[in-house]
Parts: sequence; C-alpha cells; structure tokens
Amino acid sequence: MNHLDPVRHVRGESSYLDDIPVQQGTLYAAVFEAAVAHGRLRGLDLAAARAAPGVVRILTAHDVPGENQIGGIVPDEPVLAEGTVHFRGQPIALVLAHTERQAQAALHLIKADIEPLPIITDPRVAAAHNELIVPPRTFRLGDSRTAWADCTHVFEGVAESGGQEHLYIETQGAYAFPTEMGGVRIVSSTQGPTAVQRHTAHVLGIGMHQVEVDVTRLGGGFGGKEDQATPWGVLAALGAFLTRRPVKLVLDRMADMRMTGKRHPYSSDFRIGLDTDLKIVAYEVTFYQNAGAAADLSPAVLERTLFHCTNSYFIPNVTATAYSCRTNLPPNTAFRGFGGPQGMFVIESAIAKAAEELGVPASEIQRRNLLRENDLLPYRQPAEMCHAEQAWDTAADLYNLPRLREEVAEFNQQNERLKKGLSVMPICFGISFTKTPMNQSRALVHIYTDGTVGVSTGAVEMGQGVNTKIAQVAAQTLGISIDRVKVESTNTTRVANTSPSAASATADLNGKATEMACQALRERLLRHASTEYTLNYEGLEIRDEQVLAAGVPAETTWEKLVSSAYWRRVSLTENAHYATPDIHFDATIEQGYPFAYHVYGTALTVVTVDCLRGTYELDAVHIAHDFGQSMNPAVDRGQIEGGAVQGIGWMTMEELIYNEEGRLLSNSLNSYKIPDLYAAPKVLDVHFLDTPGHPRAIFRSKAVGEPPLMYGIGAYFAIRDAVRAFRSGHQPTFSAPFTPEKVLLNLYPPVSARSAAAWPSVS
Ligand code: LUZ
Ligand code: MOS
Repeated sequence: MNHLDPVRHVRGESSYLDDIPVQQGTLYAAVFEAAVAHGRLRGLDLAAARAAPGVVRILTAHDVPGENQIGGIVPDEPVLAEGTVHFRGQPIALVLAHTERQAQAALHLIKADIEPLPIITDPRVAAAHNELIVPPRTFRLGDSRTAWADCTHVFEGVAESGGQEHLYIETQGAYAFPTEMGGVRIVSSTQGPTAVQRHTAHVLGIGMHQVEVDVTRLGGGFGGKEDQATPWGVLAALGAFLTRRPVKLVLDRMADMRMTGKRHPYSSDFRIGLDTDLKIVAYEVTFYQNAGAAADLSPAVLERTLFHCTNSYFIPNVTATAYSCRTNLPPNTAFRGFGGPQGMFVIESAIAKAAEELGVPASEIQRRNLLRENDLLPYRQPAEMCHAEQAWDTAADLYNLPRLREEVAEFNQQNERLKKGLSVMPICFGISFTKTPMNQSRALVHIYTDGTVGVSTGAVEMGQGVNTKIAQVAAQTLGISIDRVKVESTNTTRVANTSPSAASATADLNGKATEMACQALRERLLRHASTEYTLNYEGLEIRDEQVLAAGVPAETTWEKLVSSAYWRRVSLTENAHYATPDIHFDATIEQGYPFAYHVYGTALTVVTVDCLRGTYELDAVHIAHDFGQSMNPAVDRGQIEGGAVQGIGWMTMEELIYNEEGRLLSNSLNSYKIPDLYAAPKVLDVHFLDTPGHPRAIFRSKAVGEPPLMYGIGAYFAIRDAVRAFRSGHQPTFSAPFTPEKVLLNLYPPVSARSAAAWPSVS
C-alpha cells in the first residue's frame, strides 16, 4: 500500500491553496511589516499608499471589529501591531488591492513613525532582565544536590543549539470568502483549522459558527503551521469581512522567512555526575529558550524540552529547569520535535563531555545508561514496553558497530587530510500532546447508497501520508477495498473543535476515531443483514466486499447490503469521538503519565571531514527504528528518512543568523541552506525493529512524525569525533549547527595562539 498522493503530486493534479481558481472580485492582500525590532509606534502615514493605483483599502489595528488578539497560550499577540512593535516583520497594516503587484507596490508608500526601544536577541540577556514569557519550570527526580557526593566524576559545560527555518515548500497563505449573514469561509494552509476558526471569530467579533475553515492539503508544515498559519487566515478573513469581497493573502518566500517564527534556539548549562562504572548518577540542566517576542507555543515547547531532557537514559537524580525568554525576534514556534531535540542535544553534549574527559567512547556511557523496563522518567512515567536496549543492540549487531569503529580508526591512521568520525544516537520520544485535553479527536463517516464511503476527520494532510492511513483504517475496518474510500478535506463544519495535526499523534487520534465510527457502521450493517436473512449476527463478517456466513446468499455483496440497509431506513452515517485513555499530568507537581507510549530507536552515523576545508560528507546513517506493527511501511520509511535528514540539516548546515538589530540575515535560500540530495547521507538504512507496537497506537502502528528528527543529532557528534581525530585533545564548544565554517575554526588553533609547533601538519 503506497502513499495515495504522490502520483497526483507529480502530475501536478494535487490542489493546494494557490491552485484554487480565483473568484471574480478577489482582492489581493499584502502585509506592511515593522522594519525595527522594538519600538513605540507613534504614527502611520497611509495617504500615499491609499492613493496608489489599484488600492481599495488599507487596514490597521483600528479596523479590527472584535479583539485585536491572536495569542494562544498567553494573550500577548495582536494580529496588527498597536502601540508598540516587538519584532522585525511584525504585521502593522494590510493593503488590499486589485492585483498582487499593486498591493506589494503600495507597501513602499507607507511610512511608519517608530521610536526605537532597546533590542534583546539573546535569551540569557532576556532572562537577566527578567523578560520571561511564563514562570520557569523545574522537573525533579531523586535529589541531584545530595547525589553529587556519590559521583566519582563530575563535569559541567554549556551547550547551544540554533533555530531552524521550516521551509515548507508551500509558503503561508489563506483565501477568505464572505458568506451570507456576515460570516466568512476561509481556505487556509494550516495544521490547525480550529485555531484559525477560533481566532478569526474572536478578531471579527462573531461566533465560531459564522466561520468555516477548509483545508485540502498543505505543501508541508513541520510545525510552522500549527499556530503560525493563524495570522494570515485571520488577516484574509478580516479583509473579506470588511470589504465583503474575497481576499487572498499568500506570503512570498522571503516575507515568510522574515515574518514567521522558527525552531527555538536554546542556550543551556549542564552538570553531569558518574560513578566508577560510568553509570550516570546525577544530572542538572538549565535551559534558556529563545522564545521571540510573544508566547505562541513556547511554553508547551519548553515543557517538552523538560520531558525529553534525559533522552533514552535512566538517570536517578535529575533537576531540570527551563526558562522561556522574551526577545525581539519573531515568536518562535512548533517545529518537528517541539523542544525535545533541544533537550536531547544537551544530555548528549554532557555525555560527550564526560567521555572526552575520561577518554572513553561516548557509546560506553550511552549504552550503560539506557532505559530499561519500568525505569522512571523525570516526570515519573515508567518506561513501559521499553525497546531502548533492543534498538541499540540491534543497530550495533546489524550494522556491525565494532567493525565500523575499526574502519574509522584504520582510515584515520592512513589519512591525514581526511578524518572519519562515528556516533551512536539513541532516541526516546513520547507520543501525545503534553496538554492532556488536546488528545481527543472525531471522525464523521458516511456510507453512500452505492457503497462508497466518505471520511472526515480533524487530520490535516501535509505530505506525511495521514490520509492514506485514515483510508486504510476505514477500508480495513469495513472490510472493503480502499478505492471505495475517499478522505475528505478537513473542514470545521464537518468535524468541529479539532486539535492541530501535530505532536506525531494525528494518525493515532484521528485513526482511532475513524476505526470507532467504522466499527459501529459495520456492526449496524451486520445486524441489518442478520434480520434480513434471519441469521445469527455473531457469525457474520464482511470481507473483500462480500458478506460471509452460512446462510447468506452467495451474491450478497457490500453494495447490496448497503442499499438494502438504506431501504430499511438504517442510518449509514456515524460520528465517533476518541480520547486517549489513561494519560494525565499534574503540572503543580510536574508528575504524571502524559504519554500514550514512547517510540525508540538508534542511529549509527559515519562522516568524513575534509580537514583542509572544514567540509564534510555523511557516509552513512544506519537506523534501527521501533515502528511497532507498521500499518504502512512505505509511508513510515519515508517519515524516518525525511525526519533524519531534516534533523541532520538542523545539526549541520542550517544556520539562522539574526544581527543585533533583530534582522534576519540568512533570509533567503542563498544564505540559508538545507540538505539537498548531495548533502544527504550517501547511505541511509532503516531497519524495522521487531516490536509489538502499542495498543494505544492505531493498529499498533507507532507514530513516526517527530521521533526520527533526533537521529540527526548523531551527525553533530560524528563530525565532532572526526574533528577530534584530526586535532587530538581539542574540545569544540557544544554549538550546533556544526557548519563547515565552525568545523574549520575548530580544526586549527586561533591565529593568536599559534606557534609553528601548534600547527597540525597537513599533507
Ligand atoms: N504541539 C502541541 C505539539 O501543542 N503540543 C505538543 O505536545 C506537541 N508536541 C509535539 C509537536 N507539537
Ligand atoms: Mo508539530 S512540531 O506541529 O507536531
């Protein structure tokens, strides 16, 4: 069973927001944005822009009929700036014109009078000024303070990881249409249709029942459209609401890169203590999250950093504290992994630090401290059905870790200019929204009288293949072939109050609801058959479009059964609600059972560094991954490969640079590089571990969205290993991404420190 969409994608038949035929009378919107990162907005001169050709109307905060507020977790974000601006790229006004070009041209005629205020871009500086988005949080297990006494070795350090641009191929956008009685219908490129609906209603001052949001598919999301599709949907709707004409708003690539938030950069302090057996006894960590200028999802991202601060290790004494720091950058937001990768980078750095100081391979420490069955995580959920050791050992055996190690050592002996490095990266990722109430879903299933089936859920297809999985669930549960099933667009009038498609949980949540609805329909149809043929309901079955049981006429097909049910006035529609059982979390004590289950895996990474140039190539990434019982190996393998490469990009070449004025310098694809085919690993193996899956996963097929991203962390440590093979004893600062420039700077001592003797020889 392949992903259902790619053939249509390749033929250009798949419909995205920008493919919708433009309705007559449509106005095009362009966003006037702040050109300073912090300041008092004293005045706005719109006269020249208003008089510009084609301009119909210019909207500012004064035009908002409801409340000028789109903050989610914290109400701290106006849709159009009012009083002050907090980041470069913050929307101030919306120009509506007859053509896109006219709207863009008018932007240059607007003058904003902004009195500059001090700009903070560094999270530690923000923390020192007490600029915190929410109060800090601390997770505790055991007692790290007293545990230091039991440690033979204690090491401390600092680790920094950078942001990451989502670079969904389809940029942010929305197309809004006025509807009868003062409502709006919005086609939005969003992971969270209900969020767009709720905030639009709030900003327009109307009920949610007056706002319909429809999503066919996205050209990628990666978290960037979980919360941050909302402003564009709301702005388009505001234009449509006030002008009673359709309004289309699509960001171009550079505007999207400038104006939207990204993965959170983190700066962290760690302290790790080990005993003589290299068991980790204690770990203390403090995270400074660069949240940007508004809360957005930062508090939830911060929480997931704490949940994943010990990765897949058992550490009996942990104190982890996290600060969400307000800076004058665009509000940072969800990005695949959602704070987990940032937390995991720090524990891996701490282990690497200890290993380098002790002169042992990091893998010695890693392997010895892997989670075992029923070990407690720092939030007191036990590791159940734990496959951490199985994943590690399978990867090590299958891909022959000892031989890889020998090959690397041998290569390094024989080569001076080129050095190889090796790393092992285990992962453990919790599946569920950490905010327990969000773990609910609904499905609406119609069987039409010809036996075809329409399924609606809250799941948004963004390339990850969730619609394929939903169709599989419906077809398999009803006992019919998949060509009879259509997964409909995600629409707030068909399925209401949805959680965003996020947290790797979309197929589980919406698949389970679909399964429940289809099960109810199947049972209803079989009961109908049992009365129709006066048979015992228990023995009846539908398989491959046939109704099976002794006493059922051979020609009784699915179609005939459906049709006869209709004529007997049996309902062919079902609506189901699913809520993940058993999960809970108490934030007042930072303890609970927040995750439906955990996903495990291990990646071996081998790189070659060119020690003259600082450039590197990824020779191989070998992954053993816990899919459970994969319901679609083709889709799932694609998720692991894509996630790993995206994580490698974050850790190696993707470097976001803001200057001290809060201006994004890496603002286009000239200066911001993501992995292409050449930068991807030359070998990328994915082995499906033999694991039973989890009953809280759909068809025991475990979530695959986010976990693989963290395999990319292995690339950082493999490069580090190669750098140290060249420059023995040197400890680079723990700073990701490890760009070729940074590698080069770490291969040689700084000029000031150089004596002739300090130069490693290069032949
Ligand atoms: N979004 C969210 C997420 O709102 N809550 C989460 O826990 C989460 N986790 C991963 C990705 N997105
Ligand atoms: Mo997400 S980071 O939108 O699961």
